[in-house]
Amino acid sequence: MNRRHRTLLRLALSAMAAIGFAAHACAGEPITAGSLRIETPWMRATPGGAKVAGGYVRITNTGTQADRLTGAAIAIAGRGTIHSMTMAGSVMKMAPVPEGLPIGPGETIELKPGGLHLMFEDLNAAPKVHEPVSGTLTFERTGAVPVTFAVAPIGAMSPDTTAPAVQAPHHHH
Ligand SMILES: [Cu+2]
Repeated sequence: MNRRHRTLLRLALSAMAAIGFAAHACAGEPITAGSLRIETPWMRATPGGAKVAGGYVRITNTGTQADRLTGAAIAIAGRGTIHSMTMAGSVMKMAPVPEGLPIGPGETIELKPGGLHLMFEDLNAAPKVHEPVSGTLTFERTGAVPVTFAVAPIGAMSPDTTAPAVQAPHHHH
């Protein structure tokens, strides 16, 4: 690494440190709760009047004891459950996973479009792009963990990553 790169790196690090406090209010920073690392909770904006929305997140168990994701909740939904998604012939089928998702020591589970996901039902407000939604994830061992779901555009297949990594966090109030 040459001097110019070191200087750039130092600038980047100090910029990140400067926004560190504010960044806590935003989605995007991994959350550590007990032995769990929770990354990128996100959901998609929904068309007007939609009653359901999917939620996605990646969770790693960095500890030595098994845990289990058992549920989820957001303020704007009547309930949140865990769903699987499988193909039945050419038809996508969703089904509840009432036993939850085990996360063994060292394991990572990934909830994403087209696969396992959180299903938020009875929406009483529509999630809107760039208006993060606060909620909780519930684990058998770790308990309830507050998280903030970033909201990507309708139909997005991944969280909105168009925002530059090092920049004052966007806030729309
Ligand atoms: Cu579902």
